[in-house]
Amino acid sequence: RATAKAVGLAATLTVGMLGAASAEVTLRGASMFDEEHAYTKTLREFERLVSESYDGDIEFEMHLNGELGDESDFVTFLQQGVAVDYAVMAPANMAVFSPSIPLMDMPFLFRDLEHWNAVLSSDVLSPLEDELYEKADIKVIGYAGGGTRNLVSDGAIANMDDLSGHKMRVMGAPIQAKIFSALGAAPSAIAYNEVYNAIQTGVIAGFENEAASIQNLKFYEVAPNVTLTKHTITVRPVVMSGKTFRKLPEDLQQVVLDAGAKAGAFGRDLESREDGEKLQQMIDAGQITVSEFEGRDQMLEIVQPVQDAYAAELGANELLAAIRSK
Ligand code: MAV
Repeated sequence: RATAKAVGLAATLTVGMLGAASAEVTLRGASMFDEEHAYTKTLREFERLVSESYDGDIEFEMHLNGELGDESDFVTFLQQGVAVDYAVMAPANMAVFSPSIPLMDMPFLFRDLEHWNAVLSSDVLSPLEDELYEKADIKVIGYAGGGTRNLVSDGAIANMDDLSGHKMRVMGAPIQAKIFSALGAAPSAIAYNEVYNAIQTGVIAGFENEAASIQNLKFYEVAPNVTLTKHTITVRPVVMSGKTFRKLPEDLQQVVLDAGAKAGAFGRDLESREDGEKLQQMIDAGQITVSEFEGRDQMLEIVQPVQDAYAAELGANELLAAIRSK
């Protein structure tokens, strides 16, 4: 196999010099982050696993650092099968095409990491994957994530009173705004790559995010207060464009599915393990101040009926019950 690859590479280089396309199959990935972020590492692991098990001529082209925009841009590319073939995506960023997908990641869905693990190692989320494939033509091939999202703000937020009227950015799915509105905040959906500036210019006073991304994109420079609401443990599908997937030879499709599942598990392990470490690194570096939130139980009480109403609207009551009872 190594020889076949070497020959493939030589051919690629030759053709490349003539300015034409290269390997038989070129897959294009996208990440909003640099090589250090768990999502990029997940996608690199995916590439490694595919290369290792596939005999054919394949190459990967990854666009990092938000070169192709943020995830809400990727979702359009994935849906159309142009520019991006694989990525790690927040479900909320796919809501434009698939209204049910954000349910798998809504705030306060998981009790703890153990519950989150139980859900992700079952197939309880498969109806949501089916909807995403039907409506968005995006295929879930694995699950990364495992970061815990907290409030991140320019000033400290200690309790429900501080949260009241707090101008914060939320992800684009309507359920995200509904939940934070119910909690008394004043949420607005702003593109992720505009959050830093929006905080800096005072358009918003904060947002919510997980350690890996706060660190990677240096959000602490404008929002150094992290309040441990621990409202979401992230679920981040590793996805492939359906249009791309169906074009692949059958043996490669199987390799992609296996590699996606394994790379997702690798990413979950990595990000959940690094979550606390990264918070600590930012504390030690004097970049953030971390404080507890008084009133998390109250939040939970307020949010559950909002979750219920959303599930009812989607006809997903049973699914929600199944997730909760895992
Ligand atoms: C974090 O960077 C990730 O969870 C990413 O998947 C999200 O899109 C982003 O936050 C966000 O809040 O939009």
